[in-house]
Amino acid sequence: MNIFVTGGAGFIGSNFIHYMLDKYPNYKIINYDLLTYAGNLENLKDVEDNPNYVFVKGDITNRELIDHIVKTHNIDVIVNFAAESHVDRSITQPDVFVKTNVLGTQVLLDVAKENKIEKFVQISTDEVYGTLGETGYFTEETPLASNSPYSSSKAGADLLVRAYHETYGMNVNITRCSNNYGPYQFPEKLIPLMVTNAMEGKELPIYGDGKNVRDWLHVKDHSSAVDLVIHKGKPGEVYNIGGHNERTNNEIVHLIVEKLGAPKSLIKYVEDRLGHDRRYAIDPTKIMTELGWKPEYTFDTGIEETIQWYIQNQDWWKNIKNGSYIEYYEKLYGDK
Ligand code: NAD
Ligand code: TDX
Repeated sequence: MNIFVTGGAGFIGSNFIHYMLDKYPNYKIINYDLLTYAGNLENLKDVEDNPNYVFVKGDITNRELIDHIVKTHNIDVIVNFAAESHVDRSITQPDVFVKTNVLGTQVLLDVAKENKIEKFVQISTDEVYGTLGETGYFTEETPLASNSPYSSSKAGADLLVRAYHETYGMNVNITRCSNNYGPYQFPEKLIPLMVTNAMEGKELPIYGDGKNVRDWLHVKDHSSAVDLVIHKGKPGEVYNIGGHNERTNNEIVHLIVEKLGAPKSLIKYVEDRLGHDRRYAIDPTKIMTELGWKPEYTFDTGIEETIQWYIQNQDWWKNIKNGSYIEYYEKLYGDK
């Protein structure tokens, strides 16, 4: 199988590429990524010489380039991880979210249609369902009610994916996963931000009252779910992915402080995020019963391993935090 992975230099995409190259020695992976601030080829250093792996720098809105690569590599499946992914950035700069997340997805769908690609998998998010009260779960039937420019751009993309199935009969799947954590997560997201700030003795900013709830899943369990959807997902279906690991932000930050032995005085309550969703929680029954998916990690082992990874890989996140890798890769790939 030849798989065109977009956004493969990011946190989840790079984990997925490792997962697939390890598991399927006969598959070829084409990683197509623009290398925005969030894309980092350091995440894939150990596979760059793998003959089954090819990297191409490009934008998912660039139809001609994508069409050329899809034809050259005889692509069977497209998996779209590429996105602007950070909610806070979408609040201050929504336009690039619409361009990449909505227009980019439509361009990919169109190229997939023209080239009669076997399957298109859209990596979406639980945030398209909006926010929950203290009880209940998101199922695949929960109406879309996104609240941030980020989640609304992802919801727009999901509806386009649906449209290409309903209108043109394309074989598509949409996955909606809860919050991921694990190694190589960009240090603007809650867990790596708090871990790296605590290690640097910097403040730990908690938005609002810190009682917002997120449902955490280890990134490798997300990758195994996407693998199953590629191979077993039924045409046109949506699959929610989550491991029943609800935690308040307060719980997460206190756990990190304790595990690192950092002073509690670093914790600082700051102004709330605009439109801050209160609670996310996924009902994963469909993917578990229909596709046989099961998460491997408990939160306790996953968070311990993740914190250890950030302790042992300080160069990785320090290069990001001080901006030197951006300079480096601009020199390497800037004109490609
Ligand atoms: P990330 O920000 O770490 O990575 C995004 C990648 O996409 C980067 O490598 C970036 O360079 C690339 N990219 C951005 N714009 C591009 C463009 N125009 N063309 C080509 N490449 C482009 O994000 P992530 O956390 O790995 O998320 C991956 C996907 O999973 C996203 O679609 C996101 O919506 C979804 N998702 C994320 C989470 C989470 O908790 N992080 C949860 C559920 C779903
Ligand atoms: O400094 C912070 N302080 C804080 O209290 C940051 C960065 C976050 N938070 C809170 C906001 C959220 O309630 O922590 C929670 C998690 O925040 P993020 O890590 O920004 O994630 P979230 O907004 O939940 O979105 C994430 O999960 C779903 C990903 O970024 C999305 O790409 C994914 O779709």
